[in-house]
Amino acid sequence: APKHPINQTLDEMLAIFNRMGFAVAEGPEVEDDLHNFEALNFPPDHPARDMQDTFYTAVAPNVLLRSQTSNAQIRHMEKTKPPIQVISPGRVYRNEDVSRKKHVLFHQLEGLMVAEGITVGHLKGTLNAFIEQLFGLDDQGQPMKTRFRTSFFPFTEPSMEVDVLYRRTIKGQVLEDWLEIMGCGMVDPNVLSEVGIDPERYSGFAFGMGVERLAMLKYGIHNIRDFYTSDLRFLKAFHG
Ligand code: 2NL
Repeated sequence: APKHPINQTLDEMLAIFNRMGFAVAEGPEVEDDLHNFEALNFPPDHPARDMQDTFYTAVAPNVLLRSQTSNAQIRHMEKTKPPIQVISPGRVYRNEDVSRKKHVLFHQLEGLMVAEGITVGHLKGTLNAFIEQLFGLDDQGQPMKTRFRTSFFPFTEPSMEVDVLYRRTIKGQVLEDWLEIMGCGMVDPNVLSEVGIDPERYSGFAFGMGVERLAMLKYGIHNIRDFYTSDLRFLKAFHG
């Protein structure tokens, strides 16, 4: 049966990481503050914790809708010893204004590798291999160029954002732009300690990306809201 474009993109992403040896670790969409924020080294006053950015439930003050799928990886690390190599796909929720680029519900795929001797080299090799397989080769037979740019997240140190050099031809003109497609970094030692993994012995890398964002780039979709209407013209056009 035909699949929704989000699931089609997600399935391709899962297949690539599966071939690289990643197992899938899933977690709950309704989560507590500990697994969504605290274990990820978010300071108590971090703006992401605001009611304006996170959906809290009426169940209890610390019960919320997860804002990223890292909760699944935190839960996995709590009960598993390294070596660890998992990806966590799923729905995440952000309390923000809906626009062409942002939605209150979207899908994320995060990844985590923890073992002895893991370095930034492993991180870059893994993500470059993923990007090459997801986007394929250009008309010159070359993979998309990538660049790793310094950034900041509470849960990784160093942190980076990954840009791809996105090439397209409009009315015979070749246009090139660096577009951000994911965030990544080396797991912060505080995060490893929180789940009982010795940061002196083990290190790890982690990454996270928006599935809708990658689907939009791969298939030339310009409005994230198109995924969440039931407009058959959109769905059928996508299936070809
Ligand atoms: C983004 C950035 C990221 C992670 C997610 C992660 C998970 C654990 C520990 C450390 Cl358990 N990090 N996840 C790391 C860097 C970036 O996502 O832009 N996502 C859409």
